[in-house]
Amino acid sequence: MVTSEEIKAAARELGFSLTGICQAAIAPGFDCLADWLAAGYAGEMSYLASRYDAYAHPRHVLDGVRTLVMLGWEYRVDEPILPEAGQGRVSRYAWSDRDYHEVIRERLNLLATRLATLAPGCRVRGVVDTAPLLEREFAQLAGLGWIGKNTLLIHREVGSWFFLAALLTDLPLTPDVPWESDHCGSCRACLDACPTQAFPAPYVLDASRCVSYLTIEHREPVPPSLRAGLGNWLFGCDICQEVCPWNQHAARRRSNASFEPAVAADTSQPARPWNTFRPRSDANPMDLIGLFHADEATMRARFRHTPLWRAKRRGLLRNAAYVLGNQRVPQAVDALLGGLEDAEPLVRGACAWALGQFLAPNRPSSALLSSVPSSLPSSAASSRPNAEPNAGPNPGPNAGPNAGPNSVPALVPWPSNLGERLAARLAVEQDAAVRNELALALGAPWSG
Ligand code: B12
Ligand code: SF4
Ligand code: SF4
Repeated sequence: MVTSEEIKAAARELGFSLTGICQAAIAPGFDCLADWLAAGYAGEMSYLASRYDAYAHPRHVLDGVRTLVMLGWEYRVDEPILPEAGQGRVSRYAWSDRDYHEVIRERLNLLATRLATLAPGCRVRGVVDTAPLLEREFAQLAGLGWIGKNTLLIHREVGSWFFLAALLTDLPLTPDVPWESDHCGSCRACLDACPTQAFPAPYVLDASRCVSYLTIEHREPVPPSLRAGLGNWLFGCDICQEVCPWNQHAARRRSNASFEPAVAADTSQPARPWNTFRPRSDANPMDLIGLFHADEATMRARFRHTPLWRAKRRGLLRNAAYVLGNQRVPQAVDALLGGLEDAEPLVRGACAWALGQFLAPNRPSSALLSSVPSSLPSSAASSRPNAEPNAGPNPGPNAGPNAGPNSVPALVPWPSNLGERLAARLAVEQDAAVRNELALALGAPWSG
């Protein structure tokens, strides 16, 4: 009979540095799920509500399941580099040139094969992310750590920079002791640092406000009130983990770790978990202006196997435009003007907003827009003069990677006719939502 220790040892050999076992049971936290969904906190992630019943018990993921082997895969490989003006931040889980789902699924398949060898005839299924399973809750039940006020699972030694995965089986394995203590104490660093106030209460996330959701899952324009909160984030957000003291302890422990060559594709070799997610050089941070010069095929080739492709070209360009608008980097103006001609209304609208940020401090009054879209008086359409004392980028305090861009390039004035160019685009734009963005950029809501 296979033992818990044998399966855990096999998992560790495959690169899962955290392992814990729990019995299949009614999902802890399931009681709160209905309230969470009813509050609208899931945003557009309809797959959560549509599979509500399946979340009740892991038997809906594997019939006859008796045990869950909960697994953690560390991905802290490097530290974030402060973005320069014109660059955006990517969540560290997405720095690799491989999507973690692919890597972990490979490893889960190997582990399942190993288990089937040790216990022929057993039923087994490995899952990461996509099954209706509250992974953090079962990981806590399996003794891996506690769910922090930022809603992420925190391990005392490792912090929270790890992915979760589960191997479900009908074998009766000896469970670990559930993690019962909470080590957040009176800390509220994550709650206070969240740039979009996405925590209505400790331990509760309104995902519809979370930058991670807005930049990855959300398919529409980001609500205007939340765009500034995106700051420099092109894809995902790490702030509520970066400020967590448990991750700072873990960083100190890991600071002397030397990274070995990646062995990502070679599943015959034992993996060191952090090897597989070595950052690609262009993701930490990422050049945003260049994204506007890449066509669909180029973008696909570059990102297809990475987590970033979940947002697709349109989502990445939308996010890039918001970040460039937040940074107000004059060098980005040409790319953003090009984006006004993009085939995707989502991209055009975001570029209009971003360009409006250049005009914002000195917007023409709405009365001067009365002739839009047929013509716009040049006095109204021209933006403020080039290179005013405050006309440059808006770097903000350079307090850390979440602050404004690291360095500000030599001031490049943006075109004095920026307003005219937006108005000209407004004259020909067919999409109502984009027209509205253009009119707002020019300083007045547009109802035409
Ligand atoms: C949907 C999803 C998201 C959504 C929603 C996040 C969320 N917190 O649920 C979005 C897109 C925002 C997201 C973002 C991120 N995610 Co995500 N996500 C998931 C996914 C696929 C499902 C999670 C889920 O079911 N949420 C549903 C809600 C209901 O869960 P909940 O927030 O925990 O809600 C509970 C509490 O609110 C509680 N509750 C309600 N009221 C009250 C009141 C009190 C008093 C208390 C105590 C509790 C309580 O009950 C609810 C139900 O249990 C999981 C994978 C999985 N299958 O579990 C990964 C997962 C949670 N994500 C992960 C990661 C890494 C991230 C990001 C860090 C990515 C990034 N850098 O951008 C961010 C972190 C944002 C954050 N602070 O959570 C990892 C977390 C690993 C870890 N160490 O915990 C997971 C496990 C993926 C994986 N396989 O590794 N994610
Ligand atoms: S990931 Fe960012 S936006 Fe989302 S809850 Fe954490 S700090 Fe807030
Ligand atoms: S930042 Fe503080 S409150 Fe938030 S998860 Fe970490 S320890 Fe808990």
